[in-house]
Amino acid sequence: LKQKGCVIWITGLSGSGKSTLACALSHGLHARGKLTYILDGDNVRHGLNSDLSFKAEDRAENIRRIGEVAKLFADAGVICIASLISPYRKDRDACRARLPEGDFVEVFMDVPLQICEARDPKGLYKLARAGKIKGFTGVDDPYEPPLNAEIVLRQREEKYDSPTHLAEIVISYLEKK
Ligand code: GGZ
Repeated sequence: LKQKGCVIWITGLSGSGKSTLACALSHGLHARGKLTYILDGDNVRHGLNSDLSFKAEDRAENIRRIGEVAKLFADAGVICIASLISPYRKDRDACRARLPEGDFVEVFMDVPLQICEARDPKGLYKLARAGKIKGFTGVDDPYEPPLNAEIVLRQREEKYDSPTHLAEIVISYLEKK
């Protein structure tokens, strides 16, 4: 296997495009002959992390476990793509600290709440606004944006960059490193 493992950590609000980017990134890397694995918060919460809720300490544990599993993949030489809200800076930084310098690439989906809420792909913001989901990130639960992410994908406009284009930004960063 001629590749070095690393962790690409995608953080951002619900509906900011984390899973879509993870998928496009994985495809783009496969096309270049790279082995990848996606750890998606929403999916992992159905299995390994099915015992965890969305209160702060459980989110911290969700992030810690995904960070540890991602590290195992990276150790095995895989490019591990972790996509989860991971709203707390200290939890993300703890994952970063578990990896060798440079092996944790934080990608911030910098999409304003209003845009995520307008997209509302699963109707969860609507439920949160109606008080049917309590502690929803961005509505009545915090999100702490990264201060020093390796990559910030800023989406402000009506016209969105395609997932493929966003994936290429991440891939060219990886190629430079
Ligand atoms: C945030 C929630 C919540 C609450 C359910 N807050 O957009 P989705 O639906 O498909 O992905 C979200 C997912 C968040 O799980 P993570 O593991 O990424 O979160 S964290 O990193 O904070 O542990 C959302 C759905 O679960 N969801 N309830 N209260 N998102």
